[in-house]
Amino acid sequence: MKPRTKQLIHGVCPHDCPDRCAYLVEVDAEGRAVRLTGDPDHPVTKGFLCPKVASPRPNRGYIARTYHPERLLYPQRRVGPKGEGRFQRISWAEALDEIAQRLKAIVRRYGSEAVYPYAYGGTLGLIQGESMDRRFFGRLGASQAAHTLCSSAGTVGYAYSIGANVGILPEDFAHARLILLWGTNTLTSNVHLWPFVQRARRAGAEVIAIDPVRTRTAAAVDRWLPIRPGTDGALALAMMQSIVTEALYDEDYVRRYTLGFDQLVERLSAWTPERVATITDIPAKTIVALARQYATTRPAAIRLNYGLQRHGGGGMAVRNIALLPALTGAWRQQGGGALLSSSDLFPFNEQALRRPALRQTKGRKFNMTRLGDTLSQQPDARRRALVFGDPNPAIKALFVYNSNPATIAPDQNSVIDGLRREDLFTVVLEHFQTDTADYADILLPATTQLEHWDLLGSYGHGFVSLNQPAIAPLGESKSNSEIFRLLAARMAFVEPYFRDNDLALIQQALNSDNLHLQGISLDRLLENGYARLNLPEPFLPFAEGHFYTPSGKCEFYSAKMARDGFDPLPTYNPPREVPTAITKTGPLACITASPHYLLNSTFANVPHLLAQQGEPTVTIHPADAAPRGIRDGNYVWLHNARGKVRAKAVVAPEVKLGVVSMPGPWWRKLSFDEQGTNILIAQNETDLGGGPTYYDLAVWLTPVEEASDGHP
Ligand SMILES: Nc1nc2c(c(=O)[nH]1)N[C@H]1C(S)=C(S)[C@@H](COP(=O)(O)OP(=O)(O)OC[C@H]3O[C@@H](n4cnc5c(=O)[nH]c(N)nc54)[C@H](O)[C@@H]3O)O[C@H]1N2
Ligand SMILES: Nc1nc2c(c(=O)[nH]1)N[C@H]1C(S)=C(S)[C@@H](COP(=O)(O)OP(=O)(O)OC[C@H]3O[C@@H](n4cnc5c(=O)[nH]c(N)nc54)[C@H](O)[C@@H]3O)O[C@H]1N2
Ligand code: SF4
Ligand SMILES: [Mo]
Repeated sequence: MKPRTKQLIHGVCPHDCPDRCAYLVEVDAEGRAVRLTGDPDHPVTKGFLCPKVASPRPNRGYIARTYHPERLLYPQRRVGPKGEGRFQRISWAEALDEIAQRLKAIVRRYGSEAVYPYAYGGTLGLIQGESMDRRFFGRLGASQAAHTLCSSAGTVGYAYSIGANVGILPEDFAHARLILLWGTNTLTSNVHLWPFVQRARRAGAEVIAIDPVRTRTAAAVDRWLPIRPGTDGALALAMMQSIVTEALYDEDYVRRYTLGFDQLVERLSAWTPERVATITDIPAKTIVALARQYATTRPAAIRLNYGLQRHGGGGMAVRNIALLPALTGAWRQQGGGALLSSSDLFPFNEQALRRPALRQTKGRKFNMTRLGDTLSQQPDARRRALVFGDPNPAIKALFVYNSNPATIAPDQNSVIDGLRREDLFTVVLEHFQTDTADYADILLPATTQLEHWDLLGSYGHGFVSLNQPAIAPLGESKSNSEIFRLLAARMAFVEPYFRDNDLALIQQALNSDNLHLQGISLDRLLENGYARLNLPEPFLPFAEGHFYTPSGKCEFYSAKMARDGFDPLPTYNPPREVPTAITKTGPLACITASPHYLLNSTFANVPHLLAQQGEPTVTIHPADAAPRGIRDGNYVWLHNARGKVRAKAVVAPEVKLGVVSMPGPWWRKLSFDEQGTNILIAQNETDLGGGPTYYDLAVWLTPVEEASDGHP
């Protein structure tokens, strides 16, 4: 190897996180990454990274994860029974030949739709997440996946009101004088918004967290407003009712830039604060005061996020909240408006990247939320999982990459039943032997962000970022794009697109006529690592209307919703399982949100982060704990009809009465009894968007020593 001196390489965090931090990787003379720190010049990263990724030293964060002694370094073939996790090293040639041979046989016998790719948020990179892989499965004619796992309820709900995933930028929160952090745990899952929130506070802003859990964010802001889970849609309706009744709306904005105000007013008459108080557990007086404060404080910003939409009525809840800034004209001022996601600001050339034209037929699509049903042998179960197409044939080949469904998908037991099927050929591309990898027939080693090229947008700010490889791939690992390139060759796919290298793919993605991307070239990104989209400064997306809806207005009344078979006006869709009453020993609502030191199930095997996260806990209110005989530090069962999991009780008034909180997905094999949280969660869809209902569940809690196997 050529001798090298110390180098600093520009990179970007690939994780499923709105912050999309720009970082600098220090590589030593031996070609090893030794430090990874936030880019001090990036206006949102501001030189710091979260504790999961920050690597001030080699044994921390993303560097510790990359050089983890358990990194997968060569292809392997399963030798023991599925799930046992015993594998034998094979060569890349053997692995690719075997995959191609099995795929060809399956396609010949059952048709190409018997093949199903399951990929999600391991990396949000366009190259490693939606380029060569999409071309490969499109050309093959495989079943498609509806990417519902996280945000689809909110995305669809927001779109009916606003038209697209566009909102105010994080920098502008500094100008707000009232900030509602609504269903979001900023300090855990969007920490780079925090400096702007703090700037606003120093200038006199009040910050209110609306959350059933007193998260570290709710504890750090001015006011915590506990709400019954899954009822935010009703709260927004009552706020609108109050604002209209007290004539606090912006008449001029409403007249010019909204649609359906009269119908809205009629609809709102039923949603009085008194009625909504019984639904949300927030006193009517508090609702009225909040509505007044929201309508009369300028600028007022809402950071709504995905926590509140993981409920039966989550889509409508987001739709309703998204209407508030139009009612009060908050969009007019810098620092006023709302942010759910900024992802639609990025007009990457997806057609060029994915080549959808390679697909010969419409085929079929399954909802990723229902992986258990998708992998079922029963056509009726598969039918439940279908978005469109035919339930036959059954899935015979499963490709998993950028995801760990055995841990993160709802109804874990049914997922495991599917993965265990002897007649299912499973290929997993991974960094580690995850819970899912244990069920692979062929396990392939993938590169990390330190080892491959990528291009990324963001769903929490307005910067495009380029990731340059900082180090050579470890062992025999290969990037996802390279693996699909090699597989395409093995399958004799001769189209020239299958030979595009990663830099060509990046150029194709950037090749867009859209103004937002003008002047943002690969060369420019190579220089600096990131570039701000061409957006006006300040960016006031809807100060003068120009919504992305069919009417170009903010739609209180949505004709499109009516056509899609939904109520065209804002309404309240209740949660599916959250109990409506608080009882002494009955079921409790359970929230399984983002853990602070893990990112979904990623980092679960990094010892120092797992140690900081601690063992699986469940936080329960003292008044709920006492009648159930649960004391602080006890082990308890959380159980329902789907199964039971164990956790250590934290008895504290850090949750609303009637609610328990358990940090989200943990590796099964690192959980008590190897039973993960998602055993408790049903394969239910949200009202809009077909999303999962991760936080909409009822559980019974019993001290471990007294538990019986069934639920009461
Ligand atoms: N540290 C860390 N960061 C992460 C992640 C992680 O796992 N760990 N995950 C990443 C991913 S993939 C995503 S999508 C984002 C998610 O980040 P967010 O969008 O912020 O969502 P969550 O953390 O799921 O939930 C946010 C808050 O919503 C609350 N909540 C739950 N139900 C309700 C409700 O009905 N109403 C209201 N008002 N609040 C409710 C929860 O208690 C939680 O505090 O974070 C990303 N960042
Ligand atoms: N109970 C409960 N369940 C949840 C959630 C919750 O809050 N509570 N959160 C939900 C949410 S918001 C989301 S987004 C989903 C996330 O679910 P997933 O998208 O499955 O995310 P992770 O669990 O982080 O797993 C990602 C996997 O991708 C791998 N990976 C990363 N980069 C690469 C790469 O370049 N190549 C390959 N081949 N692999 C790579 C990582 O090693 C990791 O094992 O989970 C959902 N599940
Ligand atoms: S996970 Fe989020 S906060 Fe942490 S470094 Fe990555 S983008 Fe930044
Ligand atoms: Mo997510």
